[in-house]
Amino acid sequence: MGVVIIDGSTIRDFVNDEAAFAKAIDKGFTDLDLNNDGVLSRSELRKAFESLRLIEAHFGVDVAASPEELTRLYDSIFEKFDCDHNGTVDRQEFGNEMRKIMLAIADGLGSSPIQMALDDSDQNMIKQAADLEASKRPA
Ligand SMILES: [Ca+2]
Ligand SMILES: [Ca+2]
Repeated sequence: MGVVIIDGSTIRDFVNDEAAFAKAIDKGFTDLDLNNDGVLSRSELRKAFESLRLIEAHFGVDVAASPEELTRLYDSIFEKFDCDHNGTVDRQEFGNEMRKIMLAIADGLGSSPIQMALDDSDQNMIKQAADLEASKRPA
């Protein structure tokens, strides 16, 4: 368990680093596509958002949200991702929407850093953004 400090610029730098971001999207997509059919289903995408812990804060969900409310939230997220409304999210839809969400989170954070506790095994996008920033910091 480690604690990382992130602010808007941490996330923005990560999204704007095309190689790093594309790699993260590829890896994320592959990890989430549990049945390896090349697209993300509703439940596969939901898992992604349950692991990306900032999302609930970002969408303004009360911590005491009921399971029904959470399901509605995840359904609405899925609709956002599924641009062409064919019922699945392909790699490009995933990358496009992740970029928007990450930038929206960055705007929400602004320049006030927040601390996040992350397991070392976590490989979510926020952690990757923090790792990228750490790797660029002079030793
Ligand atoms: Ca799948
Ligand atoms: Ca689609």
